[in-house]
Amino acid sequence: MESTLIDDVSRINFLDNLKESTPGETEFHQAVQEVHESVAPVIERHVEYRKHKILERIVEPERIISFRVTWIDDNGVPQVNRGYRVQMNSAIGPYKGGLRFHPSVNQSILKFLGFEQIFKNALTSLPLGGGKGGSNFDPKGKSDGEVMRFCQNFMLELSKHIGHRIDIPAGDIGVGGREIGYMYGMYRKIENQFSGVLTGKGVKWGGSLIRPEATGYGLVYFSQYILENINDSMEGKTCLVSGSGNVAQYAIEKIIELGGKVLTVSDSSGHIYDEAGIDADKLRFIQELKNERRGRIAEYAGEYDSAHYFETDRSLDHNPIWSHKADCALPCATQNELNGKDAQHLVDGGTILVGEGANMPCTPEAINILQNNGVIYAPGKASNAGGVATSGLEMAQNYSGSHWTSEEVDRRLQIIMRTIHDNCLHAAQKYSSGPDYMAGANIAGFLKVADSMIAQGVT
Ligand code: NDP
Ligand code: 2IT
Repeated sequence: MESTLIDDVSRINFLDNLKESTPGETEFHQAVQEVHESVAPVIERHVEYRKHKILERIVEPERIISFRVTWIDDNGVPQVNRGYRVQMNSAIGPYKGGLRFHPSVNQSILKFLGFEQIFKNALTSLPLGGGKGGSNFDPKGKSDGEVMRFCQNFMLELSKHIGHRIDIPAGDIGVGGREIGYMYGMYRKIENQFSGVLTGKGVKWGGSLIRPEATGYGLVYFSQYILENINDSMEGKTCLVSGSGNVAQYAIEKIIELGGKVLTVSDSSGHIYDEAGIDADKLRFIQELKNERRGRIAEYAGEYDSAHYFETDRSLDHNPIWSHKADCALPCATQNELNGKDAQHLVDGGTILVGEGANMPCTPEAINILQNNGVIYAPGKASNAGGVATSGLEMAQNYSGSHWTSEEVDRRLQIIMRTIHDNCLHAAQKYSSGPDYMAGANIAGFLKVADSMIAQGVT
């Protein structure tokens, strides 16, 4: 009894201390609090994690690099942005994680993403540490030349801190094949060697087949394994998907392939509801619109009669994309895009599964409402891990100088997603009650990293 009281006090102190020492980093606090709540039963049962102060150590980034990026715009005017790399934890492998280019990027967002990445990467079963980086640069509305000059100048500084055995960045919001290409070209020139320092490279120059598809495909494989576990499947399921970028596009492709029907797609300006469903032809339209012309999703409604467009209204206290009725909801845009009100709408509409393609798209209140109402909730650090796992497969091909077929990479991706699914269930059964994928993912990821940190001493 007494020890439980002491633990409760130290638990509250841990979060209070974190908030006091990292003021204003609200997204980071949110990510830590979730993991902390899940691993509390583990830490209570195993004194070694307390003795070695694993929690206190794991929330402190090993290193944060922040730097000025200057570049010249098309009018010849110098522009200034801030670049970052948060090297969060390297206990089980070199730092690994994406780069995000978006005006909202700040230290809190990159620390939350880097923190999530530690556990996600541990779940992949590959030797990958956790990191994240990016810039408040906004690629939207910039010419190719401006994006290239920004990427080159970003890499001029970042190159001092990364390496194919040190830290291997990749894409995230605002960083796709084009940006990886410009950054890789500059790295190769600076270092005068062809190493696999970035993943998400083009297949003609060291990239892996299936890496572009991997996050979206992996999310849908994971969702399919969850449904199989309750003797169900994707076949015939209606799905709400948010976003229209890399993750959303390939999630839609795989849902269609497995016989599901996708009703929605979105960007930051608004969302589409297509009552006839998004088929393969409509998906090709979205890909051409988003990846080639870099246009707005509103255009989709002008193209297809069955579609309605709803413009984003930032004065609303909920996100109307989640007010439509569907069996599954797959948020694939950004953090905190699905709140408590949205979760209640999904519950009321009979949704059975919420699978996160984005990182931390559901608020803590939303997760509570979903779980308390019997909706299966798949946390991003498990369900979107297929992207970074396939980055790990790209690294393996680069290290060995080999190139695997699509079938081979896809086969390995499916095995990894199946293993993550089973490991989450196993860890949840051991430490919490019932098939709680959030508790399972946090615990399984934590145990691997915590044990590795203990084995390697106080570093
Ligand atoms: P993209 O840049 O390709 O696409 C992002 C999509 O989300 C766009 O449709 C974008 O709309 C929308 N979006 C971004 N920010 C906001 C916002 N603040 N409000 C509303 N909509 C927004 O990124 P990805 O598809 O790569 O990433 C999507 C999510 O998946 C992110 O959370 C990312 O961290 C996560 N993720 C990505 C992985 C990857 O391999 N790429 C791997 C694992 C997770 P608009 O164009 O209008 O900005
Ligand atoms: O959030 C993520 O896992 C990613 N953006 C992919 C990271 C990677 O290194 O492939």
